[in-house]
Amino acid sequence: MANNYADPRDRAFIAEDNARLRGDLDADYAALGAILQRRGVNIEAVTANVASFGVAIPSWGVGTGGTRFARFPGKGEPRNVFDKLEDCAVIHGLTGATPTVSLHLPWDHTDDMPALRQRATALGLGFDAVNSNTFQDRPGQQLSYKYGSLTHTDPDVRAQAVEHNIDCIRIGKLLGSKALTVWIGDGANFPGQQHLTRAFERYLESTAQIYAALPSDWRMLIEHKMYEPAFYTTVIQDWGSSLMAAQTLGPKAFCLVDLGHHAPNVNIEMIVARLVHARRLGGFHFNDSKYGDDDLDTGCIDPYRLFLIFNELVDAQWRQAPDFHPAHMLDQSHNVTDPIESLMTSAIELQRAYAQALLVDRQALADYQQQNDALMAAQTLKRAFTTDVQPILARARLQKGAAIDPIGTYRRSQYRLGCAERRPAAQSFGGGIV
Ligand code: RM4
Ligand code: MN
Ligand code: MN
Repeated sequence: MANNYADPRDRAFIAEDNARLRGDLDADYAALGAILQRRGVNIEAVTANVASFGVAIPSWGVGTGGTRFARFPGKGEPRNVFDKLEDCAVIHGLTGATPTVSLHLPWDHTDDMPALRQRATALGLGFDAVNSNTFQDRPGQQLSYKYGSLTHTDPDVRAQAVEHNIDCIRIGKLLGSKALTVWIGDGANFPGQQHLTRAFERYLESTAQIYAALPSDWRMLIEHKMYEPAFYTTVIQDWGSSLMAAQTLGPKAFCLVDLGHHAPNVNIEMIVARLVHARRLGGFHFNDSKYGDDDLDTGCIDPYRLFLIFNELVDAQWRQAPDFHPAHMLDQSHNVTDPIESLMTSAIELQRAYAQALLVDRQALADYQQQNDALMAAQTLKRAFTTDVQPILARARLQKGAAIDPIGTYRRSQYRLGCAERRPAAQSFGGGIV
């Protein structure tokens, strides 16, 4: 780190910044504690729950993204997976909310995976699910994925895609991952282009081979997406196809819900409830969207929807739903913001939704539902959602030695400027336009 820049992971630097804000926070926390006490809620219990919440950072999220039209690189972008880890450590150091990283292969390829694991451990990070990539061709690849991968009509292409996924498991084992996330771009742009049933059957056949290579303590997370890059239909289009696949494959296969992968206005919390019921909710890729996009910052458009999803999750926790241990991951692309700032904000938005969902008076809600009191049932949710839980989030961070004001502390450190000096612009960077 260049001398004139502070290291935002430095505990002493964070503590110094926290000292300025501590008095106000204590006052706000005490005031909120009194309000919650009147509602029969113990603020310390909520804070402890929030403090234990973690979400994985997508390695591809710390670089600047782009659109089909252009990518405008940011300053000091990470040049390789080791740089990405440094940025992830900054996010975790300041928020205390992102203890793991989710890698994307081959974007994050390095010849020395054990060294990568060592570096992560030194930075206090672990690895969440590994993501395979058969939606683009890599240089020198033998067969093309232009017309599909795991569902391709050519068995040799399918075999190549299966092999890549099995390789991802091998690499994930070196890193200490416990899950493989499979998202394919396979689908069709025209009616008639693809035999809808046969393509799905080929998917099941290919994924069965991947499934067979899973270690016993691993999970396979199947991600659906309504469209893009295929614009007429995708093979794993919706949670129905995803659930059928998971149930066909076996008990280690689960459904992953990427919030942005649905049509506008789809009731995602209902999907979550159904997957919890089916015992197949594997995890999330959190983000937000307005139209057909799938990569905006979590909670930036519709925080109430995010809250309603967390309401289902807390409810499932509360009634101890079986096989319920969803993985939390972010999946965003940052085109106009500093990715570190966006990812910190998003992790905090998740904690906010979680804290608000913890405030729901579940017994009162159950009673109103039983009595068909629609208005009061809705109000019960709204009351939790409209509570300003900011002091709880800040207090949870403070307890961990993280920052009361992560963005403010980050900006004061000038980390990005230091990166711009240390990381001259790279020629190519995996996962630029996502
Ligand atoms: C896809 C999907 C996958 C992600 C890629 C980059 O839309 O969300 O999870 O790995 O984008
Ligand atoms: Mn995703
Ligand atoms: Mn996506």
